Amino acid sequence: MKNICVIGLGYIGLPTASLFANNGFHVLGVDTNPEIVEVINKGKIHIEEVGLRTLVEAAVSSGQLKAASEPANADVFIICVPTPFKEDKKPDVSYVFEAAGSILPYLRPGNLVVVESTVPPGITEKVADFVAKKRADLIEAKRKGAGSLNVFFAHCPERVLPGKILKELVENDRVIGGLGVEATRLACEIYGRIVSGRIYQTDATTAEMVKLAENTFRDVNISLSNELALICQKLGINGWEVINLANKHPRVRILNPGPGVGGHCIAVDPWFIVSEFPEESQVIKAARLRNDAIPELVVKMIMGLIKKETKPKIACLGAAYKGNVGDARNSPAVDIYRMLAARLKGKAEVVISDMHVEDSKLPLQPVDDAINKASMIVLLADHEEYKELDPVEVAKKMKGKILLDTRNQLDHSRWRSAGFDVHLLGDGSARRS
Ligand code: SAJ
Repeated sequence: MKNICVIGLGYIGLPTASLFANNGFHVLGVDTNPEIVEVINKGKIHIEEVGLRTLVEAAVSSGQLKAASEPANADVFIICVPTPFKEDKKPDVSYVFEAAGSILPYLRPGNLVVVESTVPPGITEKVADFVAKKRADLIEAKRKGAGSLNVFFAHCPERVLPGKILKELVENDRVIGGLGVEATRLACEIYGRIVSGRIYQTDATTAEMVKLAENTFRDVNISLSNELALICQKLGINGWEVINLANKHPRVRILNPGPGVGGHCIAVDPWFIVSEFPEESQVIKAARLRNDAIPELVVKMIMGLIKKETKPKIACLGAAYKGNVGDARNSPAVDIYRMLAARLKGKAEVVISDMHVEDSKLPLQPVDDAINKASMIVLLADHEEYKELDPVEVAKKMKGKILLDTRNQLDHSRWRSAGFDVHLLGDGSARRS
């Protein structure tokens, strides 16, 4: 099995394609966006990810990686397309089935089809059924059920952290689940060529649920952290200190509070479980709703802090959904900026800045312009660069000196020494003292 076709060249597909291409496979990367195809065939990349440019450049120049808008015959087809949720929070798996449709003409007996996209439980099997309906010639009469096809199907969810994708794609342990043991074996053999972590074998539905469980655990944990922070803020103590000290317990690991939960994974995947099992997923749903309500609470906090200022300017620092990434999808920072701009229209100027994000839909400004004559700074993404801001220099450029840090990212004593009225989301101690 030397030829791989990766469908979807985004945050996961492109790193996956370039890793296989640099490990002896001939890879065709397919994307419906012609600009992405063009950029990659020039050996360049369209996403910000550490080390990815070098890998893509090497793979393209060696001829091992080529991008196209259409699939072609291959031994292995890997589907890495987005699986967002719809307005009603139901999972949208249409891109997965479109990708499956695009490879139909090229499937041959013995091929392996891998669904990497995060999907509700049972979708890998539904993809196999879809193929069986469209390509009855691939059905082997002697085998019954989803294994009746002589094309193999497996679910190989990724668990990489944006910003460390290439390292984690190789080093993280991986769960692989096939429709049948032969499919699982084949998928393990292929992924074993790029994964140095342990590969755990299971069935497809279990692998689908494992992925959802991982991200749901994180979302529920963050919702607890956010709720504890809000309670501590009201209580007049520092929620960050409470969490930090609670985590000294050998079996406690409470994550950090923040301005909300964003991205296309943690904020999305738990809904896949809730939509399939609404009765059973009470805690999961409550955690999702709590995290989704945090941006509104942050906006209320900002409005309270700014209410005495006349025609204030508020500088939102950070549009990305988290620190040190350029992705603003489902970002709570963008939600907060947009809500503030709408509610303070005509009463205040609200600007946004983020040195990592390129998004034509956002009026992003350089940080110096954003803070110039600002009454208040709201830090919304924990980018490393914000730690280098010199509060004395920043104070000279600003009209007021209010700082709300929603990520506990800055050295608050330095900012207080520079004359700032510093507020930390989740810390009520300043008010009490
Ligand atoms: N967040 C907090 N507090 C925390 C950690 C995160 O508020 O302590 C917020 C972040 O600011 C961000 C959101 O949660 O808005 C999600 O950030 P994240 O770093 O938790 O997760 P992702 O979406 O970047 O990556 C997650 C990871 N899943 C787990 O850690 C279980 C990653 O391993 C997955 O591969 C990825 O989802 C995915 O693609 O599924």
